[in-house]
Order: sequence, then structure tokens, then C-alpha cells
Amino acid sequence: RYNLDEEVEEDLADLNDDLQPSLEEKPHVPFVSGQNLNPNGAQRLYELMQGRRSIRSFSSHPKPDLSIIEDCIRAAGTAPSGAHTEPWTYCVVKDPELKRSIREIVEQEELINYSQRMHPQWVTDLRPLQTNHVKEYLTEAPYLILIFKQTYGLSENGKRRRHYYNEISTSIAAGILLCALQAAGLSSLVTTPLNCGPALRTLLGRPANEKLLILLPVGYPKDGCTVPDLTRKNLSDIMVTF
Ligand code: IYR
Repeated sequence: RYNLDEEVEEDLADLNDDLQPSLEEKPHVPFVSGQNLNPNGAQRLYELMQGRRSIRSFSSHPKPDLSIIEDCIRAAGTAPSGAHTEPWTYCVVKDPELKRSIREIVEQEELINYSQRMHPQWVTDLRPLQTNHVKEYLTEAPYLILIFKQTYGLSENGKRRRHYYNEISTSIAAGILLCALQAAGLSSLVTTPLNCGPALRTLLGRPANEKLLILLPVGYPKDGCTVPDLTRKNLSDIMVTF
């Protein structure tokens, strides 16, 4: 039998009595297709996404309306998920004081990461990106979106629910969020602050079933913002046809 992580499985040990699907069992309904009949839709999406870059220098002004962030998170929420469990939480931080606290936690850990936890080869591989433990973007970016995966769920009566493939589901949703932000003209940076998850979860008062997957600063680039001079692999390097 297939099991979830051992740790999660222990949390779910009381789930084996009274088997009920977490989705309601209802008759299926007709699928309405053909809402997007634009034949060059994919080409246009490619052109949009080709312009996406991870940036590390954000301007604090102008501050995008929260409603734009809401639209982007709505789009992310359309992602497919294991057994339609929708195992994600998006914490949107705009409060300057809270951003400062987040920055403090992350910089403290990143200092140890760069100097002790990361293999010297890892630090060497990052040299072209010109990063270090100082994370100005955590206080400069108008929004920080902390994406949590829910390792299990809780139903209304407090019963725990299995969240299948919660990491891959939340990662797919994060990809859709990046597309939506790009479509809204916003920039971001996918970060996965090593060893910071528990402290950030506690700071935000999030429950124990939520684990930090991605911390995403969001905003407009600062004037004069630069990025590494990267190229992307060609189609022939990433696609094999059989
Ligand atoms: N988390 C660190 C280090 C880092 C790791 C990778 I892999 C990157 O692509 C970039 C940075 C940091 O945020 O600095």
C-alpha cells in the first residue's frame, strides 16, 4: 500500500475508521470546452513568459493594488491538485513591520547557510547570480507572498484529511501564480529560504499542517535593476518527439 510521509502518516493515524471521500460524491456534469479558441494563444503566452526574469531589486513605490495580487492568487487557485484537495495557503504580507521581522529571520539563517550549511560548490555555483545573505528585497518589495503547502487538511468537524501530492500540487499552482504576475506586469523572485520555514510559520501564526514551500517577493523592479545575462535552452534541447 502507498503511504504518505511517515511523519504525516502518524498525524493521520486516526483516519482509518469511517471511510468517506473528502469530495462530495455527486453526478458529473458536462465539460464546457472551447472557451479559448485563439490558435496562437500559446505563442502569445510564450512571448509573455519569455520576458519573465527573477529580480532581486524591487522598488517600494508605486505599490500595486492588492486587488491585482488577489487576481493572481485566484488564478493560482485554479491549479489541479491531488484528489482536488487544493493543499495551499498564500500569505500576503504588506505590513512593513512584519516584512522587517521576516527579513531578520531570513538573513540570520542565510548567513549560516552561505557560511556553513551550503557546500562550497553550491556557493560557487551561485556566484554568477551575485547573491549573498543580505536580503534587501524582503523589506523593499511591496508584497511578500509566502506559499505554504498543507501537508494534510482539516474538515469542518476537525477530522484530518489526506493531501495527496501536496508539494507538486502547490508547486504547479506557484507556476500559475508566476504566469499571472507576469501577465499583470509584476516581477518576482522564487526563493526557498533554507531552514526558515518553522520560524516564518510561527511568526505568521500559521497551523502545524502548513509548511513553507516558497517565499515570493513581488513588485516592480527598482530603477537601474540588473539581471544576469542568461539565455534559455532551445526547444530542441528540452523536447524529444517520439
Ligand atoms: N537561498 C539562498 C541561496 C540560493 C540558492 C539557490 I539554488 C539560488 O538559485 C539562489 C540563492 C538565497 O536566497 O540567497
